[in-house]
Amino acid sequence: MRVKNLLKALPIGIILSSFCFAAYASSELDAIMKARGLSEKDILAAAKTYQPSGRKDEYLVFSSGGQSGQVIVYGVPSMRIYKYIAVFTPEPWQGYGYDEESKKVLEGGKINGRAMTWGDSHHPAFTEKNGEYTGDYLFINDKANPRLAVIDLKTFETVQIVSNPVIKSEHGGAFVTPNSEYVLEASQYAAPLDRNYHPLEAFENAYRGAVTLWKFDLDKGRINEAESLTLELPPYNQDLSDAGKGVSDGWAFINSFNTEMYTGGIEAGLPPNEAGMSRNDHDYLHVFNWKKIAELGKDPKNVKVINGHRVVPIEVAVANDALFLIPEPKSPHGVDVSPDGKYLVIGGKLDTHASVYDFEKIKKLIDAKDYAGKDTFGIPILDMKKSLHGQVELGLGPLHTAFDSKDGVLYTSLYVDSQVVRWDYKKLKVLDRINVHYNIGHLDSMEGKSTKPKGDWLLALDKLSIDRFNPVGPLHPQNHQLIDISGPKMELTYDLPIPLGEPHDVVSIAADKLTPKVTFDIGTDSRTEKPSPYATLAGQERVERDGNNVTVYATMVRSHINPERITVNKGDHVKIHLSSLERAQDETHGFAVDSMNVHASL
Ligand code: K7E
Repeated sequence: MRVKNLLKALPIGIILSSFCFAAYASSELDAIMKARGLSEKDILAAAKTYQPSGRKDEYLVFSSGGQSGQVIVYGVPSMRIYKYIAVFTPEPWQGYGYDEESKKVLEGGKINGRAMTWGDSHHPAFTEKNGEYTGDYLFINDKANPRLAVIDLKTFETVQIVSNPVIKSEHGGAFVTPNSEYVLEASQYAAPLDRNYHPLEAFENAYRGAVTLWKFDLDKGRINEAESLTLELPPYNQDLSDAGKGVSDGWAFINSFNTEMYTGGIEAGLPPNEAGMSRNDHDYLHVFNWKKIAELGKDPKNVKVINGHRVVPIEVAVANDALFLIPEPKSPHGVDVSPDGKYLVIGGKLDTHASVYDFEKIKKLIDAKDYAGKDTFGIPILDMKKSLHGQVELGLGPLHTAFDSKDGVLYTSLYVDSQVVRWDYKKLKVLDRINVHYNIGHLDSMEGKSTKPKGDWLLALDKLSIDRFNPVGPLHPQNHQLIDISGPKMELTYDLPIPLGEPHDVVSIAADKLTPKVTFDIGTDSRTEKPSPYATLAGQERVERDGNNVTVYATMVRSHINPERITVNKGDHVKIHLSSLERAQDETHGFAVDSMNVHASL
């Protein structure tokens, strides 16, 4: 509407006040823009991301916290940080690792009986229904010490950690099958599955890769360890994975980067690891049928039991047409399945191309038993050309991919070029590119790895920030950059410094899919999510003595603890059970005993 028409349409009072406001606002805005050196583009970016006080975000993002072992939660588009969820590492604000209930969760992550107080939290993943995110639970893997955690999104608390019984390191987790049947966790560096010593000279015979299918019980919200199993893989150093969906449901895919089975040895005059591991032009994309593996695993004839855990050997998988290999450009990185499940997009890392494989072509080759050969372990190899839809030259260091809501459109990160490329994987052409700061690893569009990506925002997870923020010492924050992808050109709108760990990957979800609790139910153990056997109600407070063991059943409302005085003798062993009777929102309190390393959050 032109200004003249607007004037005619409005009563005089409104015209005057809105005009005064507009004149005042634009002159003040101009002055601020001038004083702060802001462009119109900056103002637009601010207007797109700013949330006035009390306004909520459209999406919540769950970021791995890298070596902090935690998960970071922030909002899009505001990029405000909301929470750190303690997962693999004790965290006093949440009382995590300081009360008996959370200590039990951390104990699930013990390895060979050893307590682990850190993790490299790596790839978060939501529970899914028909490949869409449901917002019930979040999984995250520990890359350094192969473990998997379950976070209940009703409470944003870690409720379970399981420790992998056969692999020694992992990268290809956590990837969820489309109806949350299993959470996949693939090993990274090949190692003996029996965890005994075998010399490196026996690498080909005694070292193995593997992928564990952790069975998730959606009703209980817990992983069922007894029903979980592992598929043995060759010692090719498996990398990232993804589960099929739609037409590829039932299948899963894993990259690898050392089909040379090279084990280094500069001391003996051999080439360094990196060179030895990238001698071949190709590595192998592993294609396996997880549904069939799970079926096979039910028959004891088909499994080897290692460390009390069922492992389906390579030869059993091969004999049942459940495992195949396809050459892929050497040392690839991410493999990402398209929303319809028809295409697999593989980042070249050492190749300037991304490769797009067509699942229907792969399936045809499998059904026709049209093999190009077999590897050392007898696994059928499918022809690369016959499996490919095509390749696109993107730039240096293509790593990861996330999808747009528009058919065929996706985004790939270029680590070396520090760019995000928007391209069409069906028509195989580049559409747009944008520079990021700096050295991007993962990226994510909103719900970008589900069957229904949203296509409005994209996050670039940059590993370096260099000069973007105020200097805070040699250890810089990472930089998560928010990119508006709703228009024909990608626009950078926000830089969020992440001051915790090396956040590797994020998953994002529409905020209205989450229905977190406002308070805990009184008497609940928040980690088991069942009534606590020690729950104490008002009037039941007591101190029980049994010899020199003193057990206190106390209640707490705000900072008032009942009983107020607890008298014990020197040398008594005192156990305090505290029940918070608080019913109001946002009224948590700490509890501490000085000099005893005792602390809780109620
Ligand atoms: Cu690409 Cu470990 Cu997911 Cu890092 S990973 S970039």
